[in-house]
Order: sequence, then structure tokens, then C-alpha cells
Amino acid sequence: MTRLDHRLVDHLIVGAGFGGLCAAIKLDEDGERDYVVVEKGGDVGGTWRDNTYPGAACDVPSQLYSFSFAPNPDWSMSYSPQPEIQAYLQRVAKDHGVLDRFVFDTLVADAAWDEDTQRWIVRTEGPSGEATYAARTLIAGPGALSEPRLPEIAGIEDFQGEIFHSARWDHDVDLAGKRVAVIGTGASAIQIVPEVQRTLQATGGHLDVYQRTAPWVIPRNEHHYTPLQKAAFRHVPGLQRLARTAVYWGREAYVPAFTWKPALAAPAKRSALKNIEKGISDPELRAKVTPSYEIGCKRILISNAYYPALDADNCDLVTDPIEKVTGDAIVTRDGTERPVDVLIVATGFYTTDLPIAHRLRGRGGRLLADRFAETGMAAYKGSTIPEFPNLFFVVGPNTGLGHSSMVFIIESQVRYIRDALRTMRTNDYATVEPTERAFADWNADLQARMASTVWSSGGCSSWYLDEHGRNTTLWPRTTYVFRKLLSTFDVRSYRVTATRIETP
Ligand code: N01
Repeated sequence: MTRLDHRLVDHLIVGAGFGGLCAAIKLDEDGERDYVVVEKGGDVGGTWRDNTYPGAACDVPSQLYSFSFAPNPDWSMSYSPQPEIQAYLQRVAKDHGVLDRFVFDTLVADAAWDEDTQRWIVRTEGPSGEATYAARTLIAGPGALSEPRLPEIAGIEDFQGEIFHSARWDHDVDLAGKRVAVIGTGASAIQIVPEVQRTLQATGGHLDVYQRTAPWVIPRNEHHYTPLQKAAFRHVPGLQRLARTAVYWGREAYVPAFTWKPALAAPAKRSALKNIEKGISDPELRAKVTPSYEIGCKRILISNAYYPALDADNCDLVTDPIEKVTGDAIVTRDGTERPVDVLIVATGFYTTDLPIAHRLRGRGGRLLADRFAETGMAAYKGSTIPEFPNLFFVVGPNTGLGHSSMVFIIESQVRYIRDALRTMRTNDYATVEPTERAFADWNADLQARMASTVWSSGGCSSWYLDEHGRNTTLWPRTTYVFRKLLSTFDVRSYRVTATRIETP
């Protein structure tokens, strides 16, 4: 039974990134004001609060990488730098007057469905100790790229120099004149490498970049907005919406190329090969950075600065596999030992093994991680899961994108959740939970479509795939279709409980 010392709330939202913030603002708009947002960090922003590495910026155009309900005419560039996105999210949270319901520096330690009261009992740990909430619904927006993954490399724990993950940049470490190593060549690394290489060049330092698999990198077509353009965005009615719409449909046009029509991907491939040619003079180095799998199989990266940085005198690209790390060096399989003062691991995140799944228990005490072990990381419409009543994910399984803005997906899911809550309110449903049949049909269709995409058949391994090679992270169709499929809460795909049990 729910004890009186549990704080009763209608909704508990986990995470204050784009997803949690959007949910909070929209619940507020609907008059669903009895909610709390529990955030493990000290501020809103999620991944944009955490990733403060030099060069951090978005690779989705700024016009699209913002809430549709909070346009920002002041973006400085076509691709926003991290500090601007973080400031934007802080401003949006403040302007919408929701921050008084946010609890920061507090972790959701566990959450369990309580059959008697039909509430989620959520235990949190924060600076002032533990607290427990009893919530009718649990809205989980923990982020798909929020838990850094450290590489499993022999000896790494014995390294005596400075070491940190790209998503936990240690700004107290001075890189000037040092020997720095970056492990990884994904989206984070290719932004970090040019910045670090420049710093080291100016101070007599050296950079080693450890590449396991070469990424495809196309040019970054970016520009600063002029004061005139910003004024036009601010004052010409509809102009910014028009720019957003143009970017949106431009991005949607990529989808056929990802869904395994290689001829359509050919221009992107040509552009990436030209980028190598332009940025790198040494033929041997060019060969090392030329990928051997289909473009799009891993996330396509964008940079004008990455290849020139690798080509610089003070930078070496190491492609021999890492054998081990010692107290002060990295040793590769060919026996070469390269000394390191600062080791930056840009090795990505836990993506197919959602850490929060180890802390959520549904009906009968069923651990979400145990269900995922059987079904793979999977949900109905990326949002709801059988055996887990009144649990809604924002950025859940198979909602990631290889081509467009996650903010669009987030807004689509939040619409769906709002409609679910409306439906529950109108019909006095205490619980909703997708049927196993709806769940199975949705995922069978999704995986059938996935099989022919470049992400599954492009000849690479990536963070999109789980240990069985199943893509549990990406949405295989256009975002337009996603929005349509989630436009109304399809109660017929749900098991509902109509009797509300009153809590003492
Ligand atoms: O992480 P990643 P990320 N030994 O997983 C390598 C988003 N994002 O932080 O390819 C050696 O992509 C690994 O090698 P391999 C975006 O969605 C967006 O860079 O597996 N190397 C790979 O090179 C992105 O996709 C933005 O062979 C090891 C790298 O580490 C996602 O976040 C910016 C290794 C990991 O790359 C993740 O990007 C940044 C090992 N043991 C991030 N383990 C923008 O918007 C891993 N690697 C611009």
C-alpha cells in the first residue's frame, strides 16, 4: 500500500533534457500541473548540458533542432554550438514557468508498479537524502545517449595520467604542450580532434587519434547568420517557420537512401570521398580514413576540419588495434608504445542496454531489463510496454534517427502521451498498457522494414545494433510517418483498467 509519507503526484517525469522539458511544458499547457521532474544533473539540458567538449555542436540544422513552439531567431549559425543550445533550453524552461516542479541533482534509484494503488512508487536519491513518490504515470525521458561507455581495454584502469570521457570533459586539465590521445572516431571525436590538434599545435604538443573503424565524413555546409537574417527571422511573419519546413523536407528526402537504395546514396559518398581528397594530402593517410562499408551504415558525420587536423604535422592517426594501456602509454598490437599524458575516450554511450531498464519494475515485480533480455530493447510505438502500465517513454526504443531532428520525434511522442492522458481522464481509466499483440505486430513490422536498411545491411557494426545484430535504436521510416502513427492515442491497442483505486 502507498504509505502516507510518499509524496503523491499525478505524473513523475524522469530527465530534464529536450524530452522531459517538452513533456513538462505540454502537461502544464493541458492543465496537468501535478507533476515533478526528477533530473540527475544540476540543470536542464540533458546531453547538451553534459557534452561540453571543445567544438561540441549539433549536426542537425538549428532551424529544425529546436521546439516548434519556441522558435529562436537568434541562432548564430546554421548548426548551433552546444553553449547556445544549452542557453536555449534554459531560456525555454524559464519562459514557460515550469522550473518550480524540477528536482535537480536527484537520481531515480528505482521505480516499481504498485498493483494495490495503481501507482508507480519511485524512490529518488538526492542531496537531502531519499524521497519517495507515488505517481499515477511515469514519463521516462532519460536520453538515448546519456550514459558514457568506457572502452574495455586491458590496463586502462591503471593509467596514471589524466583520463576522461568526451561527455564528461575535464576543463581543469590543461592540454598545452601535452601528448594527448583520443580513442574513437565517432561524432564526438571528429569535433574534438580539430580543436585539440589546434591547441597542441600552438603549444608544441602532439595528438594521437586511435581509429578502430573509419567514419564517413561529408563537408559541413555551415554559415553564420547575418544581423539582417536574424532581424528577418524575428520580424517577418512565417519566415522562420518556412526555413524550418524547408530544412525538414530536405532531411526527409534522405530516407530512401538509408532504406537501401545505394544509388541515391552515391552523391553523399562522392562528397565524402572528395572531402578526404581535399582535406588530406598523404595518400597513405587517405587510404586509412576511407571506410570499407556503405555510407550511412554508421552515422554520417559532417566536418570540414577533421581531415585537415589528421593531416597536420603534430597529429598521427593510429589504426593498429589497441593491445593495452599502461601507466603512461598506449601499446598497439604491432608492439608500438606511444606515450600519453592525457587520454580522451570518445567511445560513445550505452545505447542498446538502457541503464534505466535495470531500475524499473512493472507488474508482478518484472524488471524491464529482464523483459528486454527476452524481447530485445523494444516498445510499442517507441513509447509504451506491456506489463508496464502507465509508463511512457520519450525517446524510447527504435525512435532514433539517422537523418533528422530528434526534437521532432520528441514532440510527436509528447503529443501521443498527452492524448493518452486525455483519454484516461475522459474515460476515467486508471491504467493503460499496450497489448502483447499490438507490441508484437508493431515490432514485427518495424524489424521487417529494418532488414533492408543500410543500418542493418551496410556491412558495419554500430551503436544502432544490439549484441544480436538487431537494430533497437533507430526508426526505419520518415519522421512524418512516425508523427502520423502517433497522432492519436489508439486505445484499441491497449488493455485498460477502468476502476480508479483511491489512495489513502
Ligand atoms: O560515439 P560513437 P560518439 N577501442 O559510439 C570507438 C550523437 N552525437 O560519442 O566505430 C577503440 O558514435 C568506436 O569505434 P567503432 C550522434 O548520434 C551527435 O562519437 O565502434 N575504439 C567509435 O569510433 C552520435 O552517433 C553529435 O569501431 C573504440 C567511437 O569509439 C552519437 O552521439 C556529436 C572502442 C564511438 O563512437 C554517439 O557519438 C556527438 C574501443 N574499445 C555525438 N570502443 C552532433 O550532433 C569504441 N570505440 C554533432
